[in-house]
Amino acid sequence: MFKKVFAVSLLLIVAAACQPKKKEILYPKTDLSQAPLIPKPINTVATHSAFGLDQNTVILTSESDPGFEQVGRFLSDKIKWQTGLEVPVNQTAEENSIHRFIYINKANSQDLKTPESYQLYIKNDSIFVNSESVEGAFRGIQTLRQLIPEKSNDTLTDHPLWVIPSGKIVDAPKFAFRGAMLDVARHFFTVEEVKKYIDILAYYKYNKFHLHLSDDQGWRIEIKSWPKLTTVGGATEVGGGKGGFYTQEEYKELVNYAAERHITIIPEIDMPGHTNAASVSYPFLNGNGKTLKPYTGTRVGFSTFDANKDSVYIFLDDVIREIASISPGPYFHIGGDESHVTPKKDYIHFVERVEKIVQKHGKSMIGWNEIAQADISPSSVVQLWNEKKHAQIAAQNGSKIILSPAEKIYLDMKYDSLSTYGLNWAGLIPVDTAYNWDPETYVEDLPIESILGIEAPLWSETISNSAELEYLAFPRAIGYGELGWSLREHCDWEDYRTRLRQHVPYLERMQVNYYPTTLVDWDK
Ligand code: TNX
Repeated sequence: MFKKVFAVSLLLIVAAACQPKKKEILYPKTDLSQAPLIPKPINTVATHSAFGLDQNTVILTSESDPGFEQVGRFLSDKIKWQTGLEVPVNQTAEENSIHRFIYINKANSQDLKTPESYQLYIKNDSIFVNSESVEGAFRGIQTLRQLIPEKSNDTLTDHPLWVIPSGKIVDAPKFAFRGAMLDVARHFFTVEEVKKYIDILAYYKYNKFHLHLSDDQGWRIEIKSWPKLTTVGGATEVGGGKGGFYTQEEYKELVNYAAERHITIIPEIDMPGHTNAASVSYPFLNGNGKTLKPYTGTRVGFSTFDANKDSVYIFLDDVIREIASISPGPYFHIGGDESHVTPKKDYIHFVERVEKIVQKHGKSMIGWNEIAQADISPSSVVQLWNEKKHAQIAAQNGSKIILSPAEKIYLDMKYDSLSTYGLNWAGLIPVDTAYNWDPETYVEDLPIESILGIEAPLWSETISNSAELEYLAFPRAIGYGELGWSLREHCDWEDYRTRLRQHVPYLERMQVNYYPTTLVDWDK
């Protein structure tokens, strides 16, 4: 008998020792301060209790602004998608049947300093999302979404309950401009593909989405007054594929989809260089003196509009007018990069003339850093990609700067020499290099007040569908979300890496084809 008990115990001990080592529980589920939030909030205080999200939870929203109800509906949809729970919004059930509520509240508080600021108060029976604006409430519910655990706890009650740690979060963004760019010109991406990208960016609190709508290889937006731009210019792409374009209705659909996520679309028509597709459609635009033919390669810098023809500016007035009229955001991006075959004086004349057209149609101009060589207005914005001195000159002139330095934030750079997709002209950008830089000090002598924010461009010479896009964008774009939002002192690689690994359930649920870098010990 004794022998048998001993043998069984030994077996159990050996079996236990042979069990694969369980990953340590990364945060006690009721410690809010350890929650793996990205971007990391300004201030988090844990109260070590919990709110149980379950079938008896309801969402209520401030009545003074219908936008808050929309935020409530968005949250309800996402809770349904993640947990299966149907959480009603502003349904006047009998008061006594309400067990727990999430209140999305228009509030005034000293702590709410910017339109995107929010507070999150989580108690046992209530969650308050406080913000002065709908936009802030929307950012706040992204934080709340990240606090809902992947698995329910089915032992506490007779029905499933998702345990959300209690406490208080006070939060606001570092930069007002936190953008991503997608090049839909080198390869075309469908409306559905673009929507999926926007959806993921919204989860990480991005608020700008820049669409690179034209380049040598393709023109991607319908212009009703110049139809060949899409019938001819839209029919090509890198590698000889069939290209494509958005009708104005489809573009508006994207604008609205982004707006529901409080993301502003910034349209770009690149000029005077990167214009082969436009000139193939309408040869009078061409200024390089060469015979035109469709281009499906990946060289840059060979094309230009003719900067000395009035008809070119009449054409551009139509293009900018049509796009501006369906783009509610304040910006129109004119490109302006790599115009290697435009004589410098023509380039400057061109930028100054086009700036006036952009302003006439009610928008502020954005351009790549080369535009700083022209005499531009302080209301125009310069996007740094390769020449720090252009950013410094522009800032002295009163312009705001968007930081997109290729060596740090180009999503189309390879991670390492083994990367399947991407280029390497600006270097390799592994996930830690992408994260470990400080936008506020990146350019010497650039006052912080001159920095509008950061943007992560994704050029598409080597990618042509969502899976390839996601391979390059994720996880790096998640880190850029944090660099744009969180305080410098909260951007710590070791801490970030531990939080990032816990985002696998979200990425898998979204079917994101992220690059599983070995720099992160993924929770799989
Ligand atoms: C440079 S960055 C470009 C693009 C290319 C990209 C590839 C910039 C303003 N121009 O035309 O697609 O490099 O990385």
